[in-house]
Amino acid sequence: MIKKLSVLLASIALALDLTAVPATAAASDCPDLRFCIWTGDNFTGSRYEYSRSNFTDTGSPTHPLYNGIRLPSGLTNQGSSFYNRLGQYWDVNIYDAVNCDAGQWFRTVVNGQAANAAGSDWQNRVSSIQLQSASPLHC
Ligand SMILES: [Ca+2]
Repeated sequence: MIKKLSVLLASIALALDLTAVPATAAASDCPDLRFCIWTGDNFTGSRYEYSRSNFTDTGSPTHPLYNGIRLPSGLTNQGSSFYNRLGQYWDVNIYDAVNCDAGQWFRTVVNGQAANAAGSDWQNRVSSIQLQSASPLHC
């Protein structure tokens, strides 16, 4: 019985071609209604995803207060590709500072924008993110 099972599994493995290379990483890996940051160029490396609710701090469902996010140690100053799929009207500011301080360098990733930061001043410097429309602007 065990031998039959192993033969069957080998047949299945061949049928599925388990040695196939995974699909190429792409911006489209970022799910709808998420803001994604990759640690690699061209939407490669580790991908971090944030939904609108990740920005929610306090308030009621009808009057939420949004809070910025301080990026975790594996991501801060390591973001290299960005894609904003949060939805219409949900632009995201990305900051060099850890506390969403717009007094330092920041940029806005508008809804629908996919950006490969390789070679730009965005690369490996973003440490916090905030919804552009958020108030108060703290994190
Ligand atoms: Ca930084």
